[in-house]
Amino acid sequence: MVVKELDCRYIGSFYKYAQLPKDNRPQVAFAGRSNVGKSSLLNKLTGRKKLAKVSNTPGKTRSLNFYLVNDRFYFVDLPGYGYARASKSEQRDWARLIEDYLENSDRLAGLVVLLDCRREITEQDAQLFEWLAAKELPGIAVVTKADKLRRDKLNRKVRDVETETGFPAIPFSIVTGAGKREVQSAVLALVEKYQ
Ligand SMILES: Nc1nc2c(ncn2[C@@H]2O[C@H](COP(=O)(O)OP(=O)(O)O)[C@@H](O)[C@H]2O)c(=O)[nH]1
Ligand SMILES: [Mg+2]
Repeated sequence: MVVKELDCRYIGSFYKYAQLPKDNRPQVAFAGRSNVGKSSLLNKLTGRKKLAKVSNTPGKTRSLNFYLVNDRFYFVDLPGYGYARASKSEQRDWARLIEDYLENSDRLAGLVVLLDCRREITEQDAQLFEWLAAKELPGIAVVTKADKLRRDKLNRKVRDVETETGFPAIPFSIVTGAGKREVQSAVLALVEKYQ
């Protein structure tokens, strides 16, 4: 598939499921631990530096940030989880927002879960893949910061992630640019398949 650049426009940040845009466009959501490289990935995919600014603005890191892509579908930037300095009640609020979204969204074309190539899969990461499998929804694992591992170790990590999660995994790095086209194609394929 020929990948066009993704033209991406910030729509808004939402703190409650009830506030979300309700039109029929499909949604591709992005989830991962805080600091996994989610803002960096979204910037790279869209060629827009401003996106990270939005999703790194204090307060907006706890919201669902919506971006309209090619006027055709939404990127949904889910709040990063596992942030060490967050209080238990804050962590619960974020978890509730993510769960509400995943349970109730009837326009979800698929979920992209980011995993740091140097870290083990956490319980929260695993829960997302289990939820996808239970709902029979497509998912993609993006193995981030791929420049931090030697090629053989990275290849092994990618295979391990696929085995552990049961979903396809794509290595990605903002430093080398590796994986950008693959992730773009995979995301567009989710949207194509949904319609
Ligand atoms: N070496 C390397 N660092 C990365 C990569 N992606 C993100 N980072 C760094 O990891 C940190 C967190 O990235 P960010 O995109 O803000 O993560 P977020 O919290 O998931 O949105 C920043 O210091 C980034 O520069 C990557 O592919 N390679
Ligand atoms: Mg971020």
